[in-house]
Amino acid sequence: MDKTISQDDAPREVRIEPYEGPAGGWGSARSLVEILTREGVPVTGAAMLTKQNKPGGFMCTSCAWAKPAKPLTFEYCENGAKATAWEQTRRRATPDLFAQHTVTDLLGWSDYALEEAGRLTHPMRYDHASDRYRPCTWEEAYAEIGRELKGLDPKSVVFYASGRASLEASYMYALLARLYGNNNLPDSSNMCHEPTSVALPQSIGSPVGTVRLEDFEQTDLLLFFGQNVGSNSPRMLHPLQEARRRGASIIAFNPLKERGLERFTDPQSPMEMLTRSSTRISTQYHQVKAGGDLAAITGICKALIAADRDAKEAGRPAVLDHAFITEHTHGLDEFVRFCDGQDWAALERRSGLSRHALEGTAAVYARARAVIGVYGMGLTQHRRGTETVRMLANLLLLRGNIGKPGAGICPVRGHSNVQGQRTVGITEKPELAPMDKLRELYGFEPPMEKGLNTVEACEGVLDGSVRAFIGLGGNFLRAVPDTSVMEPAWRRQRLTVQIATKLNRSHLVNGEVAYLLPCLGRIEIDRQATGPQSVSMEDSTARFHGSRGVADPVSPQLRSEPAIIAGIAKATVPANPRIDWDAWVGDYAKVRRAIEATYPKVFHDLDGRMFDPGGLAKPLPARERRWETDTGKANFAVPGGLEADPDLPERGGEILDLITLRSNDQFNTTVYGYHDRFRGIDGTRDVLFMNRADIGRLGLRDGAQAAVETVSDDGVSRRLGGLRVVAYDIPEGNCAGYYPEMNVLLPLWHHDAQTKTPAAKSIAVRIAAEG
Ligand SMILES: Nc1nc2c(c(=O)[nH]1)N[C@H]1C(S)=C(S)[C@@H](COP(=O)(O)OP(=O)(O)OC[C@H]3O[C@@H](n4cnc5c(=O)[nH]c(N)nc54)[C@H](O)[C@@H]3O)O[C@H]1N2
Ligand SMILES: Nc1nc2c(c(=O)[nH]1)N[C@H]1C(S)=C(S)[C@@H](COP(=O)(O)OP(=O)(O)OC[C@H]3O[C@@H](n4cnc5c(=O)[nH]c(N)nc54)[C@H](O)[C@@H]3O)O[C@H]1N2
Ligand SMILES: [Mo]
Repeated sequence: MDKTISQDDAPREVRIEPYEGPAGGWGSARSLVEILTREGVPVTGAAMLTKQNKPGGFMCTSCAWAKPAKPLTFEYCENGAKATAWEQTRRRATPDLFAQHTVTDLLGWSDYALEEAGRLTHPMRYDHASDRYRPCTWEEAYAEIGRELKGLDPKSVVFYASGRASLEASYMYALLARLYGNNNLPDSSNMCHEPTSVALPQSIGSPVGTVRLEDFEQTDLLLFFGQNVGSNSPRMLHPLQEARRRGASIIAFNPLKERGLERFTDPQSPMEMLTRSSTRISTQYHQVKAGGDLAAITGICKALIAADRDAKEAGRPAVLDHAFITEHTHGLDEFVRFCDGQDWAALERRSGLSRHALEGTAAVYARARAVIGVYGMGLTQHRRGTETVRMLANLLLLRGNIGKPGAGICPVRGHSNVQGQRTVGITEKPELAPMDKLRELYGFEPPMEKGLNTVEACEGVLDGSVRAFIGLGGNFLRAVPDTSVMEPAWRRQRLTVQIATKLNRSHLVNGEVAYLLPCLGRIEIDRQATGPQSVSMEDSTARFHGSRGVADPVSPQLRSEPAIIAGIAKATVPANPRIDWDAWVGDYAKVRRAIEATYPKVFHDLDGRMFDPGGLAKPLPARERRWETDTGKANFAVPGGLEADPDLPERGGEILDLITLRSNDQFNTTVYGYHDRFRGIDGTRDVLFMNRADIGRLGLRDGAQAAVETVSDDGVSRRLGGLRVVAYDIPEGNCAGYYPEMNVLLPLWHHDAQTKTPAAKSIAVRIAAEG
């Protein structure tokens, strides 16, 4: 066993000091060398990076940002390279590791230490008597899982997907669930961009964004809401930098001053690296309060509507695009009444921004010819997440900024194939799946009952109605709210099966029967009966790309995700003469053909075109101003209210709003290290970012130890201590800390009203000094 893994428990030196450098630059290059060395990635591994995000190479396992047709020599970023190093590490979590440590013992390890144990190498079954994982054969695993599933009510079984698995694996997985008899197909989207998937169809008749990469070359204003580009989609900094050089404006709305949104030095430009110059990214930066975007965008709309009226009276050119509004939209009058009815004092209070600032944004917006609205978790993970996304669509519609070059709405998706999983049927909503086609192609009666989303799956585990959980990747139990409530309930399940590359906490909280099944990562060569296989995925701009593994598998025992899904399917659902699972696994092109047959309009010649430079474009009707909505037009929407949290509308006094977010040294629950360079935090993740005024007002001091407690009246105590207070540039009344550590503080019921997306960016908390 590799002894170094326990190093994590050794005290680390903690350094906290403001970071003065830009995003990218030398800091990024240094951080990359560090992780390649630590993970023991051989030199050929470093060469592997040149195949990342290239036609014919493999698609990055990190974020879902667009892959250009003409990639840069190094079309990857610091974080994409870290993801590669993390997957291609030399470290192995072999059966020896599990022989030496009980599962209870491993539960004491940090998230970092668990994954740092290395790649899983053998299928394992949990043995309760010895509290250890023991190796088993694949055939034993499939047979017992099948037996168990056949004995359970299909309604009580959940099939989770985390967003990384390919289109091929995801299609097979969704089909397996439906053949088995349910639509219990929650995915990480339910914690992420579900407000996008619900808001955009209502507003513009498309579940995904309308922007493609070429729009960045033509836009003259980007509005950035709650997306941390420098850490979470760094390759996007290149088009942003280009846009800035052309003179486009970027206006950011974010409670925290994020370095990637402020300045960026291109680590691939020798000139910039040598001169230490950087591009100023944002032209205006508005530190909106957590959950204040709904009020802020309403204020911008209100200002535009007023300016349009003034212009009309004065005989000046209109501010709104009336021709577009008349021809293409529905519901403007009601929306205008709503905006007129809001008073500025309330908008200022709810947004934390001045009328002057919002009118300033409106003025820039009114002058811009083509505008893109970009957003991330800062907009979606709120009680009014869906309404906020709709408000951003309202703003864009006012000046016809959807469906013209250089303009559109741009949700930045998270996992590298999370958007694609939805496209091939991973959804709990039967109306979104092509049931008629499935019936026709496979001759079975697909289940029509609504399935469980993430929050409902958790509720089912708590009330005992969920009896089994299959996880296609991810770290469900660590990613969901209410960690301390969920973990004990989780063990009451009959069956838990985790398909994974690396060990995480979700693998250590087990049902009565539990399996841990190791799979190939996307970077590895996937050899099947007809030779090495390729897979495909969809990026944030709705383009499908092929991906081919380049590295030898880390263990001969590994199976591919399609093979594992087929293994479980064959042991679980009755044989179907129209589905030859083995043939699919032998040749993934056959799965692609099945995908094409199921979605003929979307996947025209996927198999033939997925390796085209720039990928295969998915049709986006809204981009061509065809609105597939109930009214046949783009719809303005009026929200039910503007307060960030209808449960507890007025924060203040002792109650602060807690934002949970990511560091630059993690991918979701995967902690690469303890260095959040951009925020100046080194050696720890146990921090609480606070405004200086709040620190003083609450009798704390910078560097003091504090505990956070959730404010609620449900009788559950949610508390996290041992946090170090860090004075930070964040609005008064807001504080922030890292996910997933903070998930103990997030109540399961604290979610977006329409989609049940956990409201991870505005948790009402109290803070007290400790120690
Ligand atoms: N390196 C790396 N890349 C990733 C990930 C990762 O963990 N690491 N995760 C992937 C996944 S699954 C996803 S979904 C994306 C997530 O990427 P992002 O959408 O960027 O998600 P977060 O880092 O959670 O936080 C988003 C930003 O929102 C701001 N914010 C918080 N509350 C508010 C608010 O109320 N209003 C506004 N306007 N801003 C707010 C925060 O300060 C932060 O800058 O990234 C993907 N890419
Ligand atoms: N408080 C709070 N909670 C949040 C969020 C937040 O901002 N705040 N963000 C939410 C968001 S946006 C998301 S997307 C979710 C993320 O939730 P998940 O997607 O469930 O979690 P990840 O951390 O991405 O999963 C990491 C694990 O995936 C496995 N893995 C990695 N690569 C592969 C692969 O190729 N195949 C398979 N089978 N397994 C693999 C590894 O075992 C690794 O440990 O968390 C959500 N939870
Ligand atoms: Mo996500």
